Amino acid sequence: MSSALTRDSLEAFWMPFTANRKFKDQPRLLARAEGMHYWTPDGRKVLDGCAGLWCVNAGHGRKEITAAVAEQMATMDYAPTFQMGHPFGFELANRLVKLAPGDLDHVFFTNSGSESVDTALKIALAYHRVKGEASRQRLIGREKGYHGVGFGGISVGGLSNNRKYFGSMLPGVDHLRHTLDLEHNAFTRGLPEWGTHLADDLERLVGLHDGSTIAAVIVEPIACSAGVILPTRDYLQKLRAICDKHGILLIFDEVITGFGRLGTPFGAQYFDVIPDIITTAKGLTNGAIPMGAVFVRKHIYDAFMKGPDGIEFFHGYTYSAHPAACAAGIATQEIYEREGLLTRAAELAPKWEDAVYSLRSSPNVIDIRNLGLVAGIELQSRAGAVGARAFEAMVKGFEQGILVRVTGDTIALSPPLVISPAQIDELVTRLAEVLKTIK
Ligand code: PXG
Repeated sequence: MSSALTRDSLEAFWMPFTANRKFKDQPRLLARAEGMHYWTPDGRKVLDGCAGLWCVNAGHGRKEITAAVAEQMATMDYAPTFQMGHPFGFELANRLVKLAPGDLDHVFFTNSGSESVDTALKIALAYHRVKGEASRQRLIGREKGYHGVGFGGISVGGLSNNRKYFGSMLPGVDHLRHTLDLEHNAFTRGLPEWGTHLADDLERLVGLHDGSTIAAVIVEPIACSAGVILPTRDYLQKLRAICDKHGILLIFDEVITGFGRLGTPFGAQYFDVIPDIITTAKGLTNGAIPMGAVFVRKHIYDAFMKGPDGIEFFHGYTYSAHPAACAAGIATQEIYEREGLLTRAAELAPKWEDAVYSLRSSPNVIDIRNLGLVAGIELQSRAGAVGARAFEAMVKGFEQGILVRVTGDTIALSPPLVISPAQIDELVTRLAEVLKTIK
């Protein structure tokens, strides 16, 4: 098993988003997980400061999920959802829509965030077509957005490393300006005041392309992967109003902000904005089994159902609503409900904010951004070596028993929602110790 893995065995696995050659010289291996912790193969305990990869919201090793998946696998391992159905997909979907705001009352299942994003973009394009507005073909993303790694996702995404190697991607895509501005907003606790006007950038793109050519705008309520970039409270409201004015669909990519990260089931509720489509994955199944879900509003579902007889939407995956994933999803949602986890971040947020702000006096810290149970600690980049300082912090943190994420020179924290106040202190105290050692 993995705990017996030696350096010589680090061969055939081409690791994603990893400096593979460097990793082999300096491997960081995880072998076991329970509650708030990982253990390395040699038995070192590591406090999980980023919920695995922003997904293990209920903490690791939840026995209810394991049992539900095992039982499902023994009962029915696989069933198609093309022209067939099974009760578990309907049960999970019915449960999920009860969490969603407004009339987001149908769910399309995928297997990842990337698939959710590509699904949402296809729904948006096809929606306008079935409504007789096939001229709406343009998709608008945002600079510094991360929407996974499918061609749709990288096309609307705004991280240049994820785009530049892959040709011209989808045609007809444009991008809003991002909302990160240290000059105005550095060290704002919670949501900044400055920046609502940046939503007007959508009017600029409407002016350039004409609203009648635009199918959808996709944004993350908080751009987590690019370093926890926050909007103002009214920014998303303003985007909503501009979309409404021009008949453009608004998609919230809530792969990270979904399932309690901000102290509400979805970021949409935190910001009090109802998008037309919400994309999710990660916390849907507590990261235990891959699964994504795309929520759509009633008018979108209805538009497809009013089309000609036959298949309404030519899209789907072999593993859409995989029974094991549905079982994991149902068990996860039961845990969230029973333990009040979808609102726990709201209770912890003041404590969390104070704790992460104690890092303000740590060396090289140039900004701290926080909301719900998320934080970004931005470090001054070393000359000519963007990302090196934060990467070193991640490596040293792992050696010191904490797991954090880095992106550029921002350290991202997003622990499981079951973290205790004492563990919040432990995470931040250890990170402060690490930062002291980094030049
Ligand atoms: N949308 C958003 C907003 C995401 O954060 C995806 C789509 C894609 O999901 P999949 O399941 O296809 O990976 C994501 C994924 C990081 C990090 O460290 C973030 C993600 C994935 C890996 C690393 O910030 N987010």
